[in-house]
Amino acid sequence: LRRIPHPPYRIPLLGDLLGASRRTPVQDSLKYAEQLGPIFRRKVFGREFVFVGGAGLAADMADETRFAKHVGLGIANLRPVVGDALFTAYNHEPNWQLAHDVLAPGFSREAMAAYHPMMLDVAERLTGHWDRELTAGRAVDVPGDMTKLTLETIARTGFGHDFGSFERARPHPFVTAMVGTLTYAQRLNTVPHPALLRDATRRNEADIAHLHDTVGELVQARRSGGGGDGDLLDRMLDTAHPETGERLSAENVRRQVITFLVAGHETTSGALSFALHYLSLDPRIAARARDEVDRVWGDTAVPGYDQVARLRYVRKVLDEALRLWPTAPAFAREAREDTVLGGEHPMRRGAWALVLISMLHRDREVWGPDAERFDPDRFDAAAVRARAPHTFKPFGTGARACIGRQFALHEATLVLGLLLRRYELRPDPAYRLRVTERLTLMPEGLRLYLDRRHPAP
Ligand code: MNH
Repeated sequence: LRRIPHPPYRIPLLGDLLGASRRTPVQDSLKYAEQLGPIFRRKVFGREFVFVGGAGLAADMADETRFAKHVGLGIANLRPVVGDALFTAYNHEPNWQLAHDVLAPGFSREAMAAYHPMMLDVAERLTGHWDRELTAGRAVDVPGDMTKLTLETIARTGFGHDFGSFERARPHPFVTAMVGTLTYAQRLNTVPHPALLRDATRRNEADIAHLHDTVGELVQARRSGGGGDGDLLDRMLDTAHPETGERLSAENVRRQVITFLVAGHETTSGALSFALHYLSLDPRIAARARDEVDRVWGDTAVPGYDQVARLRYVRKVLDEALRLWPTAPAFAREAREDTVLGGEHPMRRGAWALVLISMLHRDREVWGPDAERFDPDRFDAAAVRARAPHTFKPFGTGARACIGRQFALHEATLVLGLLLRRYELRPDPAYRLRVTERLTLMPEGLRLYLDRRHPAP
């Protein structure tokens, strides 16, 4: 550890927080990375972390024979809510493999094609809302509306539920409870002892109970009602493990449903928001993307499943947004056995480090001197082939990488296509990108003005 650089002026207790904000640990770490290089350690919230962002070291940590996902910090804090569901399971817990094998078909091409019409339904509620804002001459609240969209999408495709986000003035109580547990889990990182949060802890326990009760009732209703229309919950309830015939327990199903609701919306919402931000700033890129939508979709009123994957350039816009602002900004890796990271840094079995994805995605040795510039052509097939492996990791790595990747990409590409086809996006000239960090990254306060395209398709 001693050979790993750290910021100067280490003051006991205050750690490296001096001059850095608690609200933006990811962006502060990016600044440290400029000074300290591809690996460094830093005290955040009173604890010391090792950050890795150099492409060579990150690729070494992607070696599944020597490293595995580390469940710690924010992820471990979610265990009281979702226990051994997919995202929070320890590698050795049997329910991880069981759920992974049972749920994988829920993200197959065939399953995605079944979700496609449900995704379209939700997207139409968004454009309905945006049409009204446009008519009223109001700017749209991009992160707010994208969060409504992605939450409704995962609720609908996940378990046939409608939270009514676009129709309500205040969030649904289930959503309030969900946000409450996430906020609490994150606060646990910043306080020295949970006893300091006594009232919040009691509220958190009530929130967790509310989540489990609500989902439990929905599952019960589905079981007695004889099934839904092929959503994720149907698959969870109907699918037995292909080899062992084992099924998920009732408690585990509840944990998975809550996991998908949480994991399945904020990250995608952020990705869509950043993509819209960059599209609004660069009319040339927007025009290219819009031309592609017009060419591929023509005047079909409702794009089909296959027509989404054919939006190659729109997809590059999304990839490039996820490069600059990977909305799940870091993942943790631990050594399976004693090993030496990058041939230089000895690590004991169980020792772990955070891969800071935004830093990896801006490594100039990989992305060039203009790594900070938004340029979707970086994802041209030839450019991708020429790049070293493990240099683009918005969805994590290895066995514990994101199971919802295709889901998120399909949803986001579909929605960007629909929005580009329907509207011109005008930035608010006063807006400067400000990124907030909760568990995920989001362009704070992003508003856009809309113009209806003519002739309206
Ligand atoms: Mn997702 C794991 C990023 C969308 C469900 N997701 C991960 C990880 C990253 C990630 C990074 C790995 C975390 C770790 O190593 O600790 N996820 C994203 C991003 C988007 C996203 C950037 C959108 C963009 N994720 C989704 C969607 C769903 C989903 C949509 C569900 C429909 N993600 C998961 C689940 C896991 C996960 C479940 C845990 C998988 C496992 O450990 O087996």
